[in-house]
Amino acid sequence: MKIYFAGSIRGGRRDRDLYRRMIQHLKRNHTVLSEHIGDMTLQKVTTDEEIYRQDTAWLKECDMVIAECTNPSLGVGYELAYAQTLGKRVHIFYDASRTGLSAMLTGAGYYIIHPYRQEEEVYPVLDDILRENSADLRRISPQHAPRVAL
Ligand code: 6K6
Repeated sequence: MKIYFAGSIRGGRRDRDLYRRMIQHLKRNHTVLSEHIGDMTLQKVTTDEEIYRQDTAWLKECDMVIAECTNPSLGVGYELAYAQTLGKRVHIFYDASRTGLSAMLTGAGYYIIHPYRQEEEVYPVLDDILRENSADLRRISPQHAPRVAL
């Protein structure tokens, strides 16, 4: 499965190690298109226009978006709304002991929201999400459709 991971960059980098750990966990069995969110040394594009073009292309390509939203970020908010217009499944994580989530996200009734209080709670939830979405993809992918003799 191709996952787009969203996390704050210019909004503030205090949670970058958390992003990196979440991305490493996802990468054990899946592709993370936006791996650089946890490690900016992996970033290859140079201009803001190129960043926008690449990130919106990846949002179109991905099977699912996972966003860590504890640190507010205008760019992440934009990506979440963009993913909604594309009809992508979007999971939002945030540490409820450190922040509240914008009413524009909780009130939209679109996003699947996972408040947590300890980082350890995040990984089993990620595993559940990945298991469910992989099963969904297998159900709808033609290569996995049952062969019917005509
Ligand atoms: C290199 C040097 C400075 O910045 C860079 C590269 N910047 C970015 N590269 C890739 N994606 C970015 C970059 N800046 C923002 N984004 C996208 O917006 C990411 O996918 C994040 O999920 C989100 C972060 O937005 P801000 O507003 O916190 O920067």
